[in-house]
Amino acid sequence: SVIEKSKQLAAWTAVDEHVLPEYRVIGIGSGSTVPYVVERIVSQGAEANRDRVFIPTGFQSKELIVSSGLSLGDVDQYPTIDVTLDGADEVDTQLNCIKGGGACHLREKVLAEAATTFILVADYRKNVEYLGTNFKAGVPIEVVPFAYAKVLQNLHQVLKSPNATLRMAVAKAGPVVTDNGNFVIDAPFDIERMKEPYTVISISLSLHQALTDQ
Ligand code: DER
Repeated sequence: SVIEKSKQLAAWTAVDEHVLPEYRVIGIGSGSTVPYVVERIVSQGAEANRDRVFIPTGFQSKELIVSSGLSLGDVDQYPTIDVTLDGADEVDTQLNCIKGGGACHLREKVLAEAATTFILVADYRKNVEYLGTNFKAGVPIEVVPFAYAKVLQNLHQVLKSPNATLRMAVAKAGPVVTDNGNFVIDAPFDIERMKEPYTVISISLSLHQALTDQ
């Protein structure tokens, strides 16, 4: 399909241009685009990958690395990563992005931060002027189960996301549970708020301040 071809082209281009021969520690993200990244890395050959180690962002990513015959590493062993390649749900013109459609964003953000170079691989559908244009489910927020009801209430009553919901599983009764044993809340914000993604964070910080001021 055109979409799969677009994912593959984006992934092959990202690898060809940003996975340099001297890079040894490579972070691998999650989702349906990243397999094309791994496919292209494998095609660089056994010699190119002989001394490399690949750091996963969760179960799916780990299985992809192992099934592709690449060496698996851990972020404990390699806290600094040469390049991390990952997907995204939406990317705006300032390179702000929504991640977490696959509920893998906590470890993805750790490996993105740990990487000297972070490459987002996304097909044409993800490019938007403002976040929330196409990806309507809302901003994914990973929460510890103990806190989910409180966070949901804060989102509804203070953070102006009245339609925030706990992400329920499809092939399992109850909520989605992440690789970290946590829940995910999807929080839609109005387009005006999403034009300045950092206002969402500043509101959260002000909420924290408000709560600590009480
Ligand atoms: O959860 C995430 O952020 C993933 O990277 C994911 O949402 C990207 O998905 P896709 O590559 O399957 O579109």
